[in-house]
Amino acid sequence: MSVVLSAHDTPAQSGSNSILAFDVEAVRRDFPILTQQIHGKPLVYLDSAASAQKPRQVLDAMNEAHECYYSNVHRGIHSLSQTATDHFEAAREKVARFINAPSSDQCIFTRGATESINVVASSWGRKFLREGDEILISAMEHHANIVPWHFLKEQIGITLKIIPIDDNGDLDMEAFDSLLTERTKLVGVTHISNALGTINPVRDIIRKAHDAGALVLVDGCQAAPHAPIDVQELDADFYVFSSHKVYGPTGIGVLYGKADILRDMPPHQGGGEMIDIVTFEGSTYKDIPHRFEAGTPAIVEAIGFGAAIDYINAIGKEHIAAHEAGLLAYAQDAVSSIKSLRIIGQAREKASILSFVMDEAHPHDIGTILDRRGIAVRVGHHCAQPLMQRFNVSATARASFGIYNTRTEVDAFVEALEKVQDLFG
Ligand code: 7TS
Repeated sequence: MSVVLSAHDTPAQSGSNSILAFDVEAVRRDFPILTQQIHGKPLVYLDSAASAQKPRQVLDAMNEAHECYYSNVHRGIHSLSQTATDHFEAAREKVARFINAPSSDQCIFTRGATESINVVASSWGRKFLREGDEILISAMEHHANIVPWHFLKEQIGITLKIIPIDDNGDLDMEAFDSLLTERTKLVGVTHISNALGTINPVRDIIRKAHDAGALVLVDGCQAAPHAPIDVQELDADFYVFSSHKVYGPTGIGVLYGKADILRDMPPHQGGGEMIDIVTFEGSTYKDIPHRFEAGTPAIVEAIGFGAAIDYINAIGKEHIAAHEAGLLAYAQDAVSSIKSLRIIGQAREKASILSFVMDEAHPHDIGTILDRRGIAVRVGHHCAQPLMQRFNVSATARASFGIYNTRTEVDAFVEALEKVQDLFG
């Protein structure tokens, strides 16, 4: 990979095995999609929090899998099937190392973070929860970490309680302390908010929850692309994220869980791959991770996911975090000159997400005007409707910065916002 240090982007050098250099222009050359024009303007892609673009290394790995050794996994004695299985399981190993899981058996491939949370709710939740048990989630959760618990509310009669946030978008930790009781069975919290950028004190949350006897599920969807993750250091019981936000393909993600907890959970789906012995009278199941992977998995996607992790590791999470923190600081400073703009989410610790509203312009107008200038931002409720209600807005516009974004792109974004202000002001 052609990643070298430039004076313009000067992330701290790290002692990890990453290449000790970062050059955003070299990174950009790895992403074929970024060379295109939209409405005659260079594409400025500021929607990586929704889904990140894919580097050539990921596309090549997936192409090679299809062209050279594609076959179903775990079933075949023939050579292609064995090669495909080796690559598929190697991807699982990469995922395990990426989050420092003790074993790759604890990394279950799912369709993505949404499915991972649903597996926990439907398998662990239905086995272990009883009427009156409480689940605590935060006010800034994505719908993926709200709706599955609503199912259990309807099916079992659990109670869902909400950790409030302050006007900056920081969790109210005192309220958390008082909401945590012996009835709390699980705390479900996002590591980084997709709509505010808030980085939550998950280590602290996990310690307190464990002291109260509750398990913790961390939604790592937005953290996985930005920050180093160590599930053992965090002591997380469950950690979930999606490949497509870490520069990998869609259709695959991870459910990490502690081994004893996963082994206590019943399968949520039945079929091929997950069984040990089947008779017409009944079935026995395989050990983890296969017990939770019924049917043919997303084979080539898993291989692409592994390649995306290789790509991130080669650059180094520390470099990525420093680059993105620089972009966020630059962008927040630049938009402060736009008087009609109000940032939603000013947490003490923030990832590279900039959510905002403007006095007169509806977020959809902002999104449309920016698109005419080739700039892709997300507008809407960001699958966090309760959070929008908390801030008394129906929607926000959101720019999210990734590994390939530049200050020049931030300049184009701010110039377009000035245009919006002129048009609506
Ligand atoms: N949790 C968080 C914090 C997210 O940001 C998302 C997706 C999900 C869960 C669900 O992930 P999925 O891969 O299963 O869909 N977030 C966004 C977003 O911010 N805009 O589009 C999708």
